[in-house]
Amino acid sequence: MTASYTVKDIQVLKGLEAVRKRPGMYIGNTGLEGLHQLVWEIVDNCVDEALNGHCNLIEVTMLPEGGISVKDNGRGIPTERHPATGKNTVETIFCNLHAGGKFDDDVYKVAGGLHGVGASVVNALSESMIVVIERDGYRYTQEFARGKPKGGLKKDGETQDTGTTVVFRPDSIVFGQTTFSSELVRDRLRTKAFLIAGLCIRFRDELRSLDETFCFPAGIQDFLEHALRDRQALDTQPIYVRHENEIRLEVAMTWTGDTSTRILSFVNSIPTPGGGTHDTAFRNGVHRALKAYLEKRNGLPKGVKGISGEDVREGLVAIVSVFLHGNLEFQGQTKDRLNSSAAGQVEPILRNALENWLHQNPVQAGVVTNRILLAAQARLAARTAREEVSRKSATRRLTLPGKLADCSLSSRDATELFIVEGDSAGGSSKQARDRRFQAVLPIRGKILNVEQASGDKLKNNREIQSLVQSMGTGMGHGFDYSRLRYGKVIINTDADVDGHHISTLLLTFFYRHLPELVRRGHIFLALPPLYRISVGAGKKMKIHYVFSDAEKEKLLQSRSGKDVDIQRFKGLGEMDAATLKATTMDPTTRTILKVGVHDEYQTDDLVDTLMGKDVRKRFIFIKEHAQEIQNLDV
Ligand code: TSJ
Repeated sequence: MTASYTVKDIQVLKGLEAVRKRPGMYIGNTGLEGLHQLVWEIVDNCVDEALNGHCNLIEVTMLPEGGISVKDNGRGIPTERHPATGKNTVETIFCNLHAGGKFDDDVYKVAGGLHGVGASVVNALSESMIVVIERDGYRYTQEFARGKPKGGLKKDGETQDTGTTVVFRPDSIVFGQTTFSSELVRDRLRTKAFLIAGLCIRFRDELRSLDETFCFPAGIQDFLEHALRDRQALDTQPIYVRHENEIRLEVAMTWTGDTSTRILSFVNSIPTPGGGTHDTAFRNGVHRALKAYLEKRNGLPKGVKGISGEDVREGLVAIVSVFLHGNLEFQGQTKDRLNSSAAGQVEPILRNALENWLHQNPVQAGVVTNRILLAAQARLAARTAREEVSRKSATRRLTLPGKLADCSLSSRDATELFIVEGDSAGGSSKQARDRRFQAVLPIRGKILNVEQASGDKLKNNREIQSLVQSMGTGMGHGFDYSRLRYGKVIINTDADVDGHHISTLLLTFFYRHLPELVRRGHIFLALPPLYRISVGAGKKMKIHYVFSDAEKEKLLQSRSGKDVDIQRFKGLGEMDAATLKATTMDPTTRTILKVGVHDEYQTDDLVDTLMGKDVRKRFIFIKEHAQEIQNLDV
C-alpha cells in the first residue's frame, strides 16, 4: 500500500463522514423532504442521461422492504480505472464527495439535482446500496454500506443491454422516518415525464401493487391540460412557446375564468416553487406584452388607468420550463428559488413570442384581453368598495352569524376558532372551551357534503359563508387578510370516514379560495382520538387516548388481564366535555396539526387525492402527512 493511496483513502472517508455528520448541509433536512431528496438526486442522473439523448426509459420501483430501485436504459456508468483516484469510476463517483467538481472533465459531471450533491451523498446516507451497470456486453455490480464499498466492482455475467440501476435503502440512523411516500414519488416522476417529451418513466410500488408508465408525447402541452383540471379554459387555443438557443425555454399557457393564478416553473426539470429569476422574467414578459398590445389596440375602458401584472395574470395557468447550462445558484431556505442571470433572456424571448401570437390571432387575443380588462375593472370596483367600507368603519358593526359562539378576547393572535360538525359537537365544544379565547362555529356537514361537486358551489354554500363571516376576511376580490379575527382556525371533525370527508372539503375550500390563510399557517386540524383505553384499576388506572386501530392493537398486545376497558368514540358529540377538552381543545394537552403547503403544485394533486372517491387513499394522505406536518401543541 503506497502512502498516497492511504491519504486518498482517508480523504474519501472524511468526506463521507462529513455527510453523515451533517446531512442537512447536503440534503436540506433529515425529514420527509430530505429523505425524498435522495430519490430525486438519483433520478436526476438518469434524467441527465435522457436529456443528453442516451436514454428513453427510467424505471423506479418502491420495494416492499423499504428500499427503492432506480434504473435507466442509458449507456451505463463507465467502469474503467479512474485516473484521479486509481479506483474504478463507479467507486469514484459513489464514494467521492463532490466528484462533479473534482473530476470535472465534463464526462462525469454531477446532475443538476436541487442541491447538486449526487450519488456519493445518497450512498453515504444509505444503509445499503447496490449499483448494477450493463455496458460493453457485461453486467457489473458493486455494493456499498453507509458509503463504504463492500468489495470491488464485480463482473457479473454477460448482457446485450446497457444501462444503470441503483438500489438503495435510506439509513434509519440518519432519517427519522425511512418510508417513502408513494404519492410524492409518483407525482415527481410524472412531472419529469411531462417536462421531457419522449422520456417514459415507469413507476411501481410493489407494496401497493401500483404500476404506471408516464409518457407524454406533447410534453408540457400535456402538462398544461393536466394543470387545468376542473378549471375551464377560455375559448382560445393554449399558447405554446419554444425557443432553443443560448438557453432553452418552453412555455405553455392559457387563461381560465377562475380568479386564481397557477404558474408552475422549472429549471432543468427541477421544480422551483419559490420562483426566481426565470419565473419573474416570465411574469414580466407576459405583463409587458399584453400591456403594450392593449394600450396600442383598444385603448383602456373608462376608469381603468393601467393594467397591473395581477390583472394580466388573473386566471392564468402556465407551465414555464427553462434549461440552463453551468452551475446554478439556488436560494432560500429550501433552495427552491433560482438565482441566475442567464434567465434574463426569458423576458425578451417571451415578450416577442407573445406579441407575435397576439397579432397573428386577433380573435383569440380579443378573448384574452377582454378577460384582462374585466379583471382590471373588478380590481377597481373592489378597491372602491373597500374604501367605502373603511370610510364607514368608524360606525361599522360586524355582522356575525348567529350560530357562532364567539370568544370574549378580540386579540387576533391569541384567539382560536373551532369549526365543528353538527349541533351536538357544537354543544359539547361550547362546554369544553375556554370562552375567553376559543370560539366555536358548528356547521352542518351534510349540507357541505352535497356540494362536493364543484368548488364554486362550495364557495356559495351557506355554511361556508357563515364560516367566512366568522373569520372576518371576506373572499375573492373582497379578501382582506388584515381583517382575520382569529390566529388559529381549527377544524375538528369526527375521527370517522364522514368526518374526514368534511375536513377534506373544508381544506379544499381553504386551499382553493383562501390560500393565504393556509400559506400563512392559520389553518389547523384537530386530531380527535378514536378510543379511550383505561388500563388497570383504582389508583393505578391509566388512561390512553388512541388515534387508530393499529395503535389500539399495539397497546393491547403489550397489556394483559381483563382490567382493560375500551371505549370507542363514535363522534365528538359523544365525548364528555372533559375528554373533549383534554384531547382537542386544551392547548397544554391536545394534539393539533398545522396544515402547510410544501409545494403548491404538488398540493394541488394531493387535494385531488383527498377529493377523490377512494376513501382509503384519503386516509393514506392524512396519515402520511400527519408526520410531515409540524406538531404544534403537544
Ligand atoms: F447517480 C448515480 F450515479 F447514482 C446514477 C447515475 C444512478 C443511476 C440510476 C443512473 C446514473 C446514470 C449515469 N445513468 N446514466 C449515466 N451515464 C453516465 O454516467 C455516463 C455514461 C457514459 C459516458 C460516456 O462518455 O461513455 C458518460 C457518462 C457520464
